[in-house]
Amino acid sequence: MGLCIFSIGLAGKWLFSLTGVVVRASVCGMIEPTSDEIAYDQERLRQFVRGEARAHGLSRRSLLRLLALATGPGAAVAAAAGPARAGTPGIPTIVKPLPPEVFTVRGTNAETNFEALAGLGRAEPASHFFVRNHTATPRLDAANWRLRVFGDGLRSKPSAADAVTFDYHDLRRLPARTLDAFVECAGNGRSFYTTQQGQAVSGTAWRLGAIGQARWRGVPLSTVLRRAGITGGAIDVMPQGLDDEYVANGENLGRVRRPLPVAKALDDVLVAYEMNGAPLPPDHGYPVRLIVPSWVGIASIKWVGDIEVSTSPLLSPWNTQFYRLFGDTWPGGASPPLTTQVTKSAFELAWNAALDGGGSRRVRLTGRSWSGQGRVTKVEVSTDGATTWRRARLLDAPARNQWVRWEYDWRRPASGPAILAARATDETGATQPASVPPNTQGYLFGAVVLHPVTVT
Ligand SMILES: Nc1nc2c(c(=O)[nH]1)N[C@H]1C(S)=C(S)[C@@H](COP(=O)(O)O)O[C@H]1N2
Ligand SMILES: [Mo]
Repeated sequence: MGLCIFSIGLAGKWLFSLTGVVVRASVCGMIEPTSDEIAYDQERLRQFVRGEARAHGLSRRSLLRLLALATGPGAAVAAAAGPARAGTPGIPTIVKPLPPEVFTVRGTNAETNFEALAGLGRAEPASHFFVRNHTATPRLDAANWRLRVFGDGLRSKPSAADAVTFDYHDLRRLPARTLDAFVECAGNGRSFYTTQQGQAVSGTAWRLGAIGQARWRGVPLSTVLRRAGITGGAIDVMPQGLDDEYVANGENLGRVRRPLPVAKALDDVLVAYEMNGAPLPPDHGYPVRLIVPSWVGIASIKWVGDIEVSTSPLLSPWNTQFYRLFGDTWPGGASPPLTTQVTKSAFELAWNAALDGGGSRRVRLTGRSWSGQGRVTKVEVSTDGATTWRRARLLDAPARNQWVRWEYDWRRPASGPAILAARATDETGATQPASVPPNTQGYLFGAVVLHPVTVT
């Protein structure tokens, strides 16, 4: 039912697009999608309605529904889809240990507890890195693994059956690059739409721990695509995971996959096989995943098995019914597909942490801030519920695609409850606001988070 309603909302948006209204998510000031994705999206939608775009794997049912609706009057977005199907009880969906001090398990996913990052480096060990699985971590063998690249956007125009293939050793022999980058779920911070803004949203109720940063190593996707024979006519590149097909509300949406505009695919995307100097762990994409720096985590497809390169626009549920902003704030009811992550900050403290230090000279607070839109240049901290602010000290050099660690000395804290807050400013000048407009699936919560503590 939820998905049905999403489809209606989307069709409404498509109709709107056809009437020539330019859909810009930046109207709400929250995100700045790249012009590439906006342009491609408009083209995808026009071509889809003309029957030219290929939406293979969108279920027949939802396609028929979309097609029917695209010729009728647009309808408003109503409610949101339910959460992912939970893992089968007793069968772990995540392979690595999930000690409760480090992780909070949420369905098939594991959120990093921010207090567990205190004292750790800028790159976080895999033992602490959050996991977002639509189904379950597959156990793959690098020796049998192949990356198959196919599609009419390659010189030889191979079909999926006779794709250009790379094995693990082929990939390891190509010129490698190292990339320090965070991966963050678009839904990170989602629970605060409800707890701070009183809004109902669907999806995993993350606090701020659906982010992690590591040092990735692998081959630029541009190198792989050029070796595979990408042509100037290619416009969309769609990586697909080898994990199980994803079933939501009784509908099989197929394998996890999401198109990338070719401009991003050829820019800074990494086909990664190492995390922090070791082979990728199973939960983080072994043997090979994409890292799409600064974009919503869903773009960084894990366990990648094939990549389609297309001269016509590609669609998947992950750029149509998920990972757009749905709601009244957007013309036609939906934003373009999400690209860059917004600015956020988190204290390395438990929720309702007890801080030992009432009456002492100072309590040192630490945290991390990040932005997908540019380097974080300034962080401010409030110890009085976001009323007055003071500068925190940055412990890392601001860098693109990376978080910065910071510290703040809270002078003479009074005993009792207090509300902490941190807000970052990135190089675009954007500072975290006090609140953000809602969207039904609760993506991109970039507002200041009020963090309760008690000083004892
Ligand atoms: N194949 C596949 N890739 C995937 C996913 C998935 O479920 N399957 N989840 C995506 C989402 S929504 C996020 S936020 C990131 C999470 O990466 P991590 O689990 O390594 O932290 O992986 C992305 N890549
Ligand atoms: Mo995600």
